[in-house]
Amino acid sequence: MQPFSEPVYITKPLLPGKDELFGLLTQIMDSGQLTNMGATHAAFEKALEEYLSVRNVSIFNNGTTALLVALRALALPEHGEVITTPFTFAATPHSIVWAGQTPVFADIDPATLTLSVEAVRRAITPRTVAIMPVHVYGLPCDVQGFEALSREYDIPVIYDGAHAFTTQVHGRSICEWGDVTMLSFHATKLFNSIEGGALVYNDPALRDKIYDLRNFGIRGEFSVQDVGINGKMNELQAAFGLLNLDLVKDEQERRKRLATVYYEELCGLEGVRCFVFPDGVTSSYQYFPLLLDPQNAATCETVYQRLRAFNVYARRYFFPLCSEYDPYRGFASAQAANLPVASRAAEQALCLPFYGELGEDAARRIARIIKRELGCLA
Ligand code: T4K
Repeated sequence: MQPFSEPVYITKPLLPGKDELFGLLTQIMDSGQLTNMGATHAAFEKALEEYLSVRNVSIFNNGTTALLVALRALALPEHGEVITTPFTFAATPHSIVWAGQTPVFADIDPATLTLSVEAVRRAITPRTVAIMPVHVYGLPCDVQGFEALSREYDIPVIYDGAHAFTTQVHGRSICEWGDVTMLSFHATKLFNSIEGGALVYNDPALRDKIYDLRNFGIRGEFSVQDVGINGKMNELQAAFGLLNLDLVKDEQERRKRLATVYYEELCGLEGVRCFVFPDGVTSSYQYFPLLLDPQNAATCETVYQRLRAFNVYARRYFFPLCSEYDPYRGFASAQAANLPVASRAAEQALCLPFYGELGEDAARRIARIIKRELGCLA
């Protein structure tokens, strides 16, 4: 087998047509309004509410700022603890620290690799002010379990839904669960506005608070009512997002076909676990993760390295765990003994290249490189 002639990365951003983009860009430039909630911003926010069938969307310049604002908008008691997963991107615990709270890591559920409701229950103390689960790879958390826990302890739930754009559970947007859900529209996401993100929430009373916090706390020309931040999405980002929205369904269809190839080639092989979405859950098709059991002939690291030798850049999301990063490793909750399932997942998880333009032949070639490394092909 020959290496790929060009590097194959985990993703390629979805891009709007140049003519459509230049048309919208011309309108924006002619209007002279480049940012600060212009017409394209308003149109994009409304389009997202319709697309996701949700009531309230506030867009941001990126998902991390959106998370930070979500934590502030809920007016949590100061200097509290927010329970979260270590099996996530750095932005999740970092946003908690930037909001003046302390992350407490709890273990994950082996079936979905998302925060375990029972582990969170054990970690709740009088200092707990919120829970921040993550829909990792777009696999939904136990939203009903967290809803019950949230009611029982009267603690808000803020979902990091960076990977869960369009995910539905029993026909309802995943964003309907919890107090607030963050979506990321970064270039590496299924749906992008170059950089960008959004908060989705059920309570319309949050809209003004979020609006203020996103814009320095400014209310009118002469009044600043809150310690806000600059979280505004500009008009060019909004234009990109607005146009890309028309392309998401087709991209998901193409990713679905790639997923079928990966499933056919790899699932059921000894030591390989694929994730199948439970009945009633629609996938976002954000990532295609595998778990590779080190008891098998090849570890995750050897497969990762073998793919690189073939010019294929799969990614080990999320290795190492956030709890192993310098700012967190000293935390009591960060110790490996507290996080056995997450520690195992970090050793075993590999995300394969997954974007429509990749094509089914390339996906089959990638699968065959893995199979050969696993000793399944001569
Ligand atoms: N919560 C979770 C669970 C998240 O996963 C993230 C972001 C956040 C919160 C925060 O949301 P944002 O504030 O970002 O909206 C990437 C992304 O930068 C990051 O957004 C994402 N998660 C994370 C999982 O992945 P890297 O360091 O892996 O990206 P990078 O630059 O290595 O890109 C990966 C590959 O994608 C490249 O090898 C090539 C391709 N690529 C990338 C970019 C940026 C392109 O083809 N074009 C591009 O423009 O972090």
